[in-house]
Amino acid sequence: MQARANNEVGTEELVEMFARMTLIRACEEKLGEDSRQGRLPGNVHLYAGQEAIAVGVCRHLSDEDFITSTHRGHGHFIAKGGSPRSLFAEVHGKATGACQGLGGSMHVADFSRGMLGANAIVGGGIGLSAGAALAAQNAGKGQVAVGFFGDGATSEGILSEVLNVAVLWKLPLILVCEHNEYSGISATRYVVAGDIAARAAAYGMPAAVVDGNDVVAVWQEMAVAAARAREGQGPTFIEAKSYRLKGHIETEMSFLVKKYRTDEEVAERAKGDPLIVASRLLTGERGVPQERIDQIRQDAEDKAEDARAFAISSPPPVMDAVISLALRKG
Ligand SMILES: Cc1ncc(C[n+]2csc(CCOP(=O)(O)OP(=O)(O)O)c2C)c(N)n1
Repeated sequence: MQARANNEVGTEELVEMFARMTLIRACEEKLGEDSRQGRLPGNVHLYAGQEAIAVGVCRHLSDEDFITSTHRGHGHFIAKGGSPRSLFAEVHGKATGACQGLGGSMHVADFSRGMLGANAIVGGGIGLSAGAALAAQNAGKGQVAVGFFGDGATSEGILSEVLNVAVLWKLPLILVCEHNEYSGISATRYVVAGDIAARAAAYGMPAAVVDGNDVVAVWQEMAVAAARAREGQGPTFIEAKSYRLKGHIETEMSFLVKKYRTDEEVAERAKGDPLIVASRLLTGERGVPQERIDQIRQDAEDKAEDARAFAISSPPPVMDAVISLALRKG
C-alpha cells in the first residue's frame, strides 16, 4: 500500500481498515469469552482498544515486510493478514493452529505473512525487529521491519541499544510504541520516567506522537515512516497514544484484590474507542451508508464464530509432532 501524494486516506481504504479493525475486535471478544469460560489452556492479553494502531501500520506492509509483536499479539497477527482460524486454533492449543498449537496466545506467529511472533518477554520483540530490519537491509529488496511494543517496554534496556544501532546503521526499522496508559496493572505514569518519544529523538531518530485511536492519523504517520525506511533514510519512532479497554489479562478480576483503575475512567475512555471513531468518520464525513457498516460488523462476527468453531472441533497437538519439532535439526 503506498501513501497517496496528498497523504489522504481514500474512503475505500478506510472501509478496508475499519473492516480489519472490526474483525480484530470480534475475535478478541470471542477469545475473551472463551477465556472466562475456561475453554483455553492459558491466559489471553486482549488487544481491544488498540486496533487502529496495528491496522494503520500494517496497511502499509506486504507479506515481504516483517513485524514483531508483544504479549498482546492477536491484533498484530490479524492486521498482518493472519487467518482467524489459525489464530483461534493456536490460542485454543490445537494442532491446526498457526504454530501447531504448541505456542498459544503469547507466541502466535505466521512467518508466511512476515509476522515473526508475539512475545512473552516484555521488550523482546524490539531486538528481533532490529535483526529483521538488518536482514531486510542486507537483502536490498526494499523490505521494512516494524517492532510493536508497549509503553512499559520502553523501560527495558534493549530499547536504548536498538535506538542507537538503528540510527547508526540507518536500518529500515519503524518502532511503534503503543502507549495504552498501563504497564500490566501499574499506571505507566508511575513506572516510566520522562517523555517516551523524546528518548528516540535523543538518539537522533525522527519521532512522532500520534493519536492511536485514529486509524487515519496512524496510517498517515506510518506512510511517512515506511517511505523513509524503504528509501534507505533510516528508522522512525512512532508513539501511538491509545487506551487498553480490557484487563491486562482477561481473567484478572478473579485474582486482583483491588482495582487499579476505576470503572468511570474506563467508561470515559471507551468513548474514544477507535472503532467508534472510524465508524463515525465513515458514516459522517465520508457518507458510507449505515447498512454497509452493519454488514462489516456481521461479516466480522461470522468469521470469528467460524474460527472459534474450527478451533473447538480441531484435534490437539500430537505428541509425535511435539517431539519431532522440538528435536528438529537445521
Ligand atoms: C522482561 C519481562 N519483565 C516483566 C514481565 C511481566 N510483564 C508481563 S506484561 C507486563 C507489562 C507490560 O506493559 P506494556 O509494555 O506497557 O504492555 P501492555 O501490557 O500495556 O500492552 C509485565 C511487566 C515480562 N513478561 N517480561
